[in-house]
Amino acid sequence: MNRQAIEPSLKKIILFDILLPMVLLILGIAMGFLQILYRAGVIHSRSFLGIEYYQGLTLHGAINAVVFTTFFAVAFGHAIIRYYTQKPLLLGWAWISLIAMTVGTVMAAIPMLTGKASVLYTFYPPLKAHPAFYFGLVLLVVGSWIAFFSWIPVYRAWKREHPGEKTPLALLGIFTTFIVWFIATIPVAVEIIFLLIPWSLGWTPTVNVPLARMLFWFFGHPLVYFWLLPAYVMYYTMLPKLTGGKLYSDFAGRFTFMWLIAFSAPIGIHHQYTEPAISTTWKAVHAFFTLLVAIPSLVTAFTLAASMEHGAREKGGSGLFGWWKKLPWVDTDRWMFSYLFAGLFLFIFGGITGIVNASYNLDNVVHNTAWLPAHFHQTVAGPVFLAYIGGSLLLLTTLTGREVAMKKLNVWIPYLWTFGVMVFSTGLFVGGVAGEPRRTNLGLSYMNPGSPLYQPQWKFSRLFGSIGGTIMFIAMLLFFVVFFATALRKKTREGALELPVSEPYHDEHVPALLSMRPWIVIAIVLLVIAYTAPFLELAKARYEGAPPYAPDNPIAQTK
Ligand code: HAS
Repeated sequence: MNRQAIEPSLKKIILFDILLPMVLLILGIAMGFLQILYRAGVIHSRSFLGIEYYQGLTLHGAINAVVFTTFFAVAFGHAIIRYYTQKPLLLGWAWISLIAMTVGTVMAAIPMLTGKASVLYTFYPPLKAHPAFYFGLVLLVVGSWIAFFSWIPVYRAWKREHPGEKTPLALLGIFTTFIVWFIATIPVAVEIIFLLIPWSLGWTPTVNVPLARMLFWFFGHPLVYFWLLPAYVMYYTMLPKLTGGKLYSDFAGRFTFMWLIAFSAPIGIHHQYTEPAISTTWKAVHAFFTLLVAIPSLVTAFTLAASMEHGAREKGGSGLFGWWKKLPWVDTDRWMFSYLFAGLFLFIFGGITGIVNASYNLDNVVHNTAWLPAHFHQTVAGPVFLAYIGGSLLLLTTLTGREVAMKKLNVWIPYLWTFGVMVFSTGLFVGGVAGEPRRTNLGLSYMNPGSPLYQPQWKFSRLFGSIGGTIMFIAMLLFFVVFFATALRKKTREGALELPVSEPYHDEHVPALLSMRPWIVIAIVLLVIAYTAPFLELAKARYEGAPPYAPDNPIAQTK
């Protein structure tokens, strides 16, 4: 497909959707580095530079995993819908979406920055945040819904004009992303609107903690696939083209997207294997569904490997392993390859450890330990993060007509980041198995020689964690230099929209994968099966409601 001129207004919206979270990401990344210092035992206090430990951890998780991802998914969605339908978007709604998301982010950021919402990105009660934090989250989500709903009429019009044609894979992937997001955000909206906002406003004295947690994880697991899906869109539709070849199987891509619609959500209880309010039977059902949700990622692994092999052989690669040499590892013109490939490499380990977590009894060993951040830095900070920062740079260059600055440096950044994540995660995996807790200010306790809780045997894992984390921090500093230098340099041509598009090698015709509707129905049926009994169990359980707490005080707040 060609370079397409797009409406200046849409260009502004997409660029704002990318630049705002990129600026916030500087703070999010700095807060990650602060975590390293606390956990390595370099800082032995509750706060540093006026930022309290849990406040910094909340900013790190909320900016990197919630704000950056949601803004990017919407920006990328606008670009994909515009590019593949070649139809103008509903710009009024796109502006409303942008304004709602921006206002929501600012509303949530103020209490986080002033220490009134140190509740981490999971905002579990009984930790209580200022009401503005919850209202801000609602606006951020509603803004993303508005963008999604505004794409539906554009897609319908495209369908009418292209009767009998397959929906382009990228379009299907973006709709899958937002269907998963819409399903996921309904339970968390119920949690925030009916439980957390009235409680934080003081209208209800206590909150039902197990119910809030179940509603959160009803949202929290599909959330990770909402993060992953835009990266999968890039893998399936851009990576094969970047290697010089074709997507090995169109069927594999469609199957992956549809399967993720069906199985992303009925699995949230795998985050709650230790939850006393839920019976073993339903935990086992969620464990079973979780293993089913790994299938499309395994399919993706083989399909992408075959696609890369095809591309490399087209470029003259030969032999059983010799073709690897023909991949564009450090090709400055096809720099996006390095972002996508490095993420795939990390995902091999993120995927394997995910399957460990999913295995009900193994999870008891690693739950709430440092193992978990190791797992999610190889998933959300692996394929997702690398695809998103690479995707942001790609949209920036194409829409503004600027060349990437410092091309040679740029192409190495993902490998440096990946090396950092591997070292960091190795430390955290080892520490996790040895019982090192997550979400804990180790500098104050276990890594403080002056504390009776001191655990010198965790020094190895801390050393690896700190070295790896520092490498990640340096990689991101370099990325910011490249990104903002690109944004500030002179343009070399008129800005337009141009994306790498892969043709299919096998273009299979599978009627079951042509429409999203049956898969949405399957998703709803599975959700009813997976959640009806657990909610009834919670309704029957008699737990006392909890008053609000702050992270720095074991005594409940009285007002
Ligand atoms: Fe997870 C916890 C299970 C995938 C993110 N996960 C988390 C948390 C996060 C997260 C953020 O069952 C922590 C939440 C919190 O704060 O408490 N996860 C899984 C499983 C998968 C999985 C089974 N997770 C993800 C993805 C995430 C993510 C994706 C973000 C985007 N996870 C769990 C469980 C927990 C959990 C439990 C709770 C544990 C607890 O105790 O709290 C699967 O979907 C993974 C399937 C993936 C694969 C890998 C396929 C490999 C590919 C790469 C191929 C490479 C190629 C290159 C071709 C099977 C596609 C070749 C190159 C060469 C050099 C050879």
